[in-house]
Amino acid sequence: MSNQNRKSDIGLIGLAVMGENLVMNMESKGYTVSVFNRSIEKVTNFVNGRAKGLNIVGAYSLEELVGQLKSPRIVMLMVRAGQPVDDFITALLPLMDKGDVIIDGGNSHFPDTERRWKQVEEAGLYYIGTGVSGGEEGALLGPAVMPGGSPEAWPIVKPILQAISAKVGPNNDIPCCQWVGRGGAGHYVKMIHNGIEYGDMQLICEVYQFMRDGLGMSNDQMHDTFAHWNEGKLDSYLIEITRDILAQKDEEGNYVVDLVLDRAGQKGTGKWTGMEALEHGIPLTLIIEAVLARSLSSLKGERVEASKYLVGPNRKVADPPADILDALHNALYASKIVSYAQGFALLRAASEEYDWDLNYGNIAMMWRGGCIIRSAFLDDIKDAFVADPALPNLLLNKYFHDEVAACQDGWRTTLALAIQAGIPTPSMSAALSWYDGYRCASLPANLLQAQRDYFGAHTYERVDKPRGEYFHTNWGGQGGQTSATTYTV
Ligand code: NBP
Repeated sequence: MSNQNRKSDIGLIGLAVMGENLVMNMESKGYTVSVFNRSIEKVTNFVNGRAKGLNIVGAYSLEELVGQLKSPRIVMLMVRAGQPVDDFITALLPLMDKGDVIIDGGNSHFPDTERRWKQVEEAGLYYIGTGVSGGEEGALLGPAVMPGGSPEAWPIVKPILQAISAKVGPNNDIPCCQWVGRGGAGHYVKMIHNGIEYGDMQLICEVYQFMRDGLGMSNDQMHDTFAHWNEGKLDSYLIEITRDILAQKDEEGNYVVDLVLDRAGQKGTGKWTGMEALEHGIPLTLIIEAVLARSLSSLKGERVEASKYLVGPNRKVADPPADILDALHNALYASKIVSYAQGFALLRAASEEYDWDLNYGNIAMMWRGGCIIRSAFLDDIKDAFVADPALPNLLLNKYFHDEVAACQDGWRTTLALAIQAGIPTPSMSAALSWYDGYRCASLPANLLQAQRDYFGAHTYERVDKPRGEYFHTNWGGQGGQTSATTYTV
């Protein structure tokens, strides 16, 4: 059907990498799409280039864009997160009608989405803030889509968002796009996805440094090891691209990975995840270490200088055991389980705090395809939450505590060798410390409470008295007298 004869199903604003590919994806699923971009020449270039002959219609003003759409109108923003999103919402609201929908598909911070959701609903329209993950290829072929916002808008946007999303399952028909929750819930889940992505990447990098520096493995040997691992429990997109990166050579035959400067960038979603963990008091130790490992890497000049003065072992592992690669595999796998256990614990805390009623099994399945953290292992996470939706922590599920138990020797061997050799393993060490703390029925917090009571009279509970009864001791005073105060808690 000619695009002159019918109104468009959706309008998309923002013709950069993500926007263009999402438009192509939508069109390939039978939708007619109107497009707009701040720099108007990108509209011309797109409709006369890649989109030529397709059901994609250029708009040269917002008025024109809105006028091209079927009712209820759906306008999706794929622009840089921050002020541009607010600017477009402000400009669109007077042009759209009650019951129309604005979707923000960028990486917006969830409090911004909460604020915009209220603003748009107050104007009588609906708002969807959705995470979209998968990069350029995912946007074109099927990303993971994590929508939240106005529940009333879900039936309106569901067909198109599910149509463009990745599909998983034995029949390849389960969309990696399900309703997440009200307000900023969709962007929250995307934020946690990105935090987990930071953790997964850091763990792989720690294993890589162990292999490269500690064991002196060549890029080809590491490539073969990751290829092998990708056939088993670690089967995932990030292991797959690591395998490919290690084999990539430039025109002169140099391995490209050896030419890349060791200074990691970050755009903020990992930091937001860490801040949320601190806000809710959830020990998200692995991801926070992963964020800080990027910060440490960025101090390249200081590190080069420090390497001349700060002494320590030379990162060579002396006499590694014959099964060291199995140990590394198990260390990576066990740490990854801890990372997801921590990430889902944060999701649970947020769901309770913000009253979202998140479905953790659905979230695992949304991440199963299309996105950067997609992996076979998410099936096991889904199974754990289907078996017990109220599971407080993944490690309390039998499958996962058995898996970690089976990996434990290799995990500890790897970390002991890394510490002896001076190989940094911030995330993997954080994972094992968390694990040892979580399985410890008696932590040294008794001494900590005593210290707090000593200098600040903060009081403490006693093991031999009912919970909720608080005591203060005159520490160091005569006879160490104790007084009891009962509070209602
Ligand atoms: P960018 O994040 O680079 O944004 C480019 C778009 O934003 C262009 O359309 C640009 O218009 C527009 N824009 C900018 Br920049 N400043 C503007 C302003 N002040 N007013 C109006 N428009 C403005 O594009 P992207 O990489 O395609 O990402 C789009 C969104 O999706 C972002 O939120 C991003 O974080 C998120 N995301 C990206 C990826 C990825 O792999 N790239 C993956 C998942 C999510 P112009 O053409 O006139 O400059």
